[in-house]
This record gives sequence, structure tokens and C-alpha cells, in this order.
Amino acid sequence: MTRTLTVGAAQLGPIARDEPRGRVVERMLALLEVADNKRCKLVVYPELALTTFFPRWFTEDQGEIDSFFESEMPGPETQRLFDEAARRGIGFCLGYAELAEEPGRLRRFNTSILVDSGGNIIGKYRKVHLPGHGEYEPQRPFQHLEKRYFEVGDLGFPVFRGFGGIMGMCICNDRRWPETYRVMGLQGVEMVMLGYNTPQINAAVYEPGHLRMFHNHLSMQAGAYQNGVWVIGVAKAGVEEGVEHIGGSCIISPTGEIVAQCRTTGDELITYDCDLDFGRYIRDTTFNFAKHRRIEHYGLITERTGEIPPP
Ligand code: CDV
Repeated sequence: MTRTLTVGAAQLGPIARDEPRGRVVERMLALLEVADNKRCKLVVYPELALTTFFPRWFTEDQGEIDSFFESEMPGPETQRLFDEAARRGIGFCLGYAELAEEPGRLRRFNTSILVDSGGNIIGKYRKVHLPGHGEYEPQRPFQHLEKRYFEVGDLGFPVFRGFGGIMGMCICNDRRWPETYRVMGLQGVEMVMLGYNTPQINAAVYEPGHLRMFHNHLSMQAGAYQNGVWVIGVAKAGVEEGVEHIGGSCIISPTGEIVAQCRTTGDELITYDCDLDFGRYIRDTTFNFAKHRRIEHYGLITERTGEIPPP
């Protein structure tokens, strides 16, 4: 029996700072309907899908920042998404800013969840590789304050059984790090879902513009091939509050090839029938981990964080 999963990558165009959550959810529901018409069983939405990408602004007003966070999931505005997806029998992956209440403290994470076709949350991931900086940096054309507004995720890179396969998630900057995919690969992951918000210019340093899309695809394609896994990469794209974000949302096969890609920088859905067994031959041959990995030579990967050249 083939394990074919029809997946939709639901790219979102820009979300204005004052765009209400309810309006964003309506846009997501419109893409869900398109996905249903194309027989999708799983829809992947971007990172921080419910709001504008707020880490571009510095503020010391925690209340202002917390207005971008969800303290419950589903909450008053997102319940409709859960209900409608369940009514259609479609699961989804959703990125959002999570405000977690723990005894004596509030914690804030850049989170994504996996919801099954019955509307049940079956997986949660909290972003590990937070990019950017923690304080205001006046030389930047815009800020990237993820290190200020979020804690480093505390769940590792878990994988989940669902949709007939083994599913994993990561978020945006995580996709650039080979460790992200390999830790999930070592748990047999068959599909990695991720959302991203990637400005068209690198605000930290000059970099030719074409490299933004090249590196976006390069890192996801390498992660797919080197672990024999499907990768679904979904952008929040277009000019959002004056900052241009790349699109290029795509579905990547375990061979590393892009098999579907968005053409616009607005709300757009692309789909593909993903055979979850397709990566098996790669994981049984070239990247047969049990046969070929040499962990006795990999110690530095977990012992050392930064580079230390020889004396
Ligand atoms: N939201 C992100 O994680 N953005 C990062 C960079 C551009 C800051 C990214 O890797 O796309």
C-alpha cells in the first residue's frame, strides 16, 4: 500500500501590524478551502502566521509585545481554523507566538504545532535557533529581536507519528542548520514542515540580494537530501510594514529536488502528492545512518559551540 500524503504549502502575503487576527484566520480559511478542493490532507502555514513579524520593532513595553502572543491554542480567533479544518478532515501545521503560563512565571516561545485531521494537537515544537539580537541596534534598517522576545525552545527536535508517517517541525532560521534535520533524521523523520519570515535584505551585513533565495532553497534542499526526507518550506512573503520578505515557498522531495514552488509573494497554495516511502532508498543506501555514520569522529559537534582554530 502506498503512503501518499497530499500536502498544501499555504504561503501568506504580508500581514499589517493592525490587521486583526480574525481577518488573518479568514485568509487562512480561504487557503484551506483551496487545499480541500485539491484533496490535501495536510496544510502547512508559515512561522508566526497569525500576526505581522513583530520582532522587527524594538519596544520595552512588554504589554505591547504580548499582544502578538497567543495564551491559548486554540483561542477565540483560532478556534474557527481548528473547527473548519476538522470539518474538512484536514490537518495543519501552524506557527505562532506562544505565551506559556507556568507556575510563577510566563514563558514566550516561537512555536509551531501539528494538528491532526480531527482538530487535535498531536505535536509541538519551540524554535531552537533564534536569530538576531537582544538589544536595539541603530545601524540596522530594521530590527530582528527574536533573542529579546523569545526564549530558546526547550523541546528539542521531537518527531510525531501522524498522517501515516513520521512528522517533524522546525522554524525559519532552524532550516539553515544541518543539526536540525539530522536530529530528526535519527528519529526516522519522513517529512519536515517549516515556516519562515526572511527579509529580502540581510540587515546585519551587506549581502547580494540573490543570495537570500539561493540560501533559502540550498539549506532546505540539502536537509531533504542528506536525510532522505520531504521538506515543506512555507514563507510569509511580500512587503510587510515596509520590509520586503522573500517568497519561494516550496515542496522538496527526498532527492533534494523542488517539486512545487510558489510564483507570487501573496497568499498562494501549492500542493504535491508526497510518497512517504520515497526517501527510503536514500536512507537505505547513501545515507544509511546505521551503516555509515562515524560518531566516534563527531564529538566536537556537541562538545563545542563556536569555532576555535588551532594555535
Ligand atoms: N525569522 C527568521 O528566523 N529569520 C531568519 C533570518 C533572516 C533573520 C532566517 O533564517 O530567515
